Amino acid sequence: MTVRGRFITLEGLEGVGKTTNREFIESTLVERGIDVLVTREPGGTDLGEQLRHLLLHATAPVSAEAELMMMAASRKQHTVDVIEPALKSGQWVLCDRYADASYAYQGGGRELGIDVVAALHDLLQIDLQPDLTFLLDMPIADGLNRMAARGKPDRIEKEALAFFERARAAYLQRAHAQPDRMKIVDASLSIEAVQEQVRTLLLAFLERDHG
Ligand code: Z5A
Repeated sequence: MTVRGRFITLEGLEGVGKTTNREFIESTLVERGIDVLVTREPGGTDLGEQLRHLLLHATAPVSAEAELMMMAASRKQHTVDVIEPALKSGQWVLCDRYADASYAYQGGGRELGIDVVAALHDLLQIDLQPDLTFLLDMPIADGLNRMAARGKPDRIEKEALAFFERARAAYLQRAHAQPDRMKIVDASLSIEAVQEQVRTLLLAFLERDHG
């Protein structure tokens, strides 16, 4: 019988180093002979990538509710077409953001509230839970400074500091409520020090997982 793969996600605000650590986690898993599919949200399917473009670059106004529904549409397609089949086939999936991001950004940042985000996910039957989530956390200004060096901000990156403060608070609240799954990483340190924390948490997960 094929053993179901594991689902690992990366979360955090802009510039905290998700992409940098995604590559590190992928190579750590591959070194251990684990077949891993790397993907992202919004995105991960043709429809999801089209929605991503709209979400990040729409010039027309986007209401908080419309934004949440587009994130959820991308997530449903991605979960059904890509993530679930991979996990069922025994492949591991490493995803740059998943449902926690909607709780943080739309629930917290946009102030829709956790109950609205949860209700929509229930309605759409998006009930997949990551086995392990890395929440890369650091002061907002530092992350935004890292991103500033990268050029023009997208639609969401143009938001005020208070929006990111609310999103960060919602992320941290979620991590404190689900400490077994969601591990907080101090992302303000050097790349090497951040990777050391990620490595320690990942190896502890692998040890637990393989008994
Ligand atoms: N969003 C949402 O609202 N609701 C949802 O449900 C979902 C998403 C799923 C797209 O996300 C947007 O969608 C995002 C949330 C929203 N909006 N915003 N704003 P994204 O994941 O594509 O974009 P992002 O958050 O802006 O991520 P990013 O641009 O890819 O940043 P990152 O991956 O976290 O960082 P990085 O590229 O790895 O690193 C940034 C720079 O810092 C780079 O130059 C690195 O070399 C450097 N770096 C990384 N680590 C370090 C350390 N430790 N020290 C020094 N420098 C470092």
